[in-house]
Amino acid sequence: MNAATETTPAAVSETGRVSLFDPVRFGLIWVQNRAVMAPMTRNRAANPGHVPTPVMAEYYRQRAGAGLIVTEATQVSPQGVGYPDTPGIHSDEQVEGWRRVTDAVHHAGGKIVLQLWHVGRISHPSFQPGGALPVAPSPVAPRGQAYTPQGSQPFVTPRALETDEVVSIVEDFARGAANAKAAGFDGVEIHAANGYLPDQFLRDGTNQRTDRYGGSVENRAQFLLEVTGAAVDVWGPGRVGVRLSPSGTFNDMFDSDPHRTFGYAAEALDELGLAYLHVVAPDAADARHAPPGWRPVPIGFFRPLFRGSIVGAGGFTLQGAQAALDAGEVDAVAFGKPFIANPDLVHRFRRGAPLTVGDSATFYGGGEKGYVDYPALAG
Ligand code: 8OZ
Repeated sequence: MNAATETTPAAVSETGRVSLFDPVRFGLIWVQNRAVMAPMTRNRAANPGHVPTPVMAEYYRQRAGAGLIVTEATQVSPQGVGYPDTPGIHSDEQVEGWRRVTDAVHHAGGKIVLQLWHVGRISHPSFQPGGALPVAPSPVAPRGQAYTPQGSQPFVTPRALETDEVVSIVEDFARGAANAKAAGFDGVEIHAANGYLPDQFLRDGTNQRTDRYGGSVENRAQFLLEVTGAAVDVWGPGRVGVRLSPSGTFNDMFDSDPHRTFGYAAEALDELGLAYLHVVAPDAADARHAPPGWRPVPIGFFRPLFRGSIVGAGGFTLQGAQAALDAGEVDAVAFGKPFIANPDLVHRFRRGAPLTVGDSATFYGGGEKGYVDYPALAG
């Protein structure tokens, strides 16, 4: 598996402060520690049908030591697909596949929420039913390439959604939330980060609409609030979280006033009484791809605006996570890449054990290699 090792210092000792290893609750979801497994696309669903497989159940089961697992992004409709072999939550077969995953994680003592997804303009006609154009708030093409089964192809200019079509996509999210409940999840997370559909509505670089979903920040946040409201109608607010990436430039995203846009969104989400807000920190790649006028929004910006739990994400180390907890900026921290090659990541953190570095050649797609063959520490 071509895995090297690196060393982490001993786990942080408990001295009366909040530790990464302390339990916490996200709304009504009680979890055993504050290390969340971040949502990560791994492109291993079965096709045709975009169905979660038994190997995916094994992958998530191995990682049940996380306080909370957030699944890989999962499309709510065939229109929401933008990458090869990502799983869905719109068919009975998919619900059955996910049921195996939740049973495996729960049997191993873990908690797991499903991340609900629609990629909007980040799709490509080769993924769309009938080869149609991808849909988006406005006909603004992202710069860059789509990852299609035929290889990388330039993004196309998406078709702007009619107002009544927006309403039907909210219904797709509602169905996804209901299906997630039927599949036995502990809750759902709305993927409103990283330049996908809710983020495309939220930010003014991608939303030029003149109907009730565009213009003012209140209108731009409307789609996110309706989608989140649909999930809350199914689950109650205590089992719904939302992920935001206010500083993200991935997928060619930009907002002219991110503090105002995301500040408003966080306050409006707070009024719903959600379980948690999951915030991606600015990183070096965002800065590298930043257009003129880019202003990073730190995770701590959200603390005064949102009363539920805050989960920080984005390249955290154990030490960085504990520092963010100590500073009171977050209640929990999500780890992505470290969970790929260290299924027992929390145990390794506790022990101060070395971490395995994952092989990036097997991150996206493939079989069991680089997916379920990373061993846990012996003993
Ligand atoms: C990497 C590759 C494909 C999808 C995201 C769902 O950025 C993704 C994603 C990441 O949130």
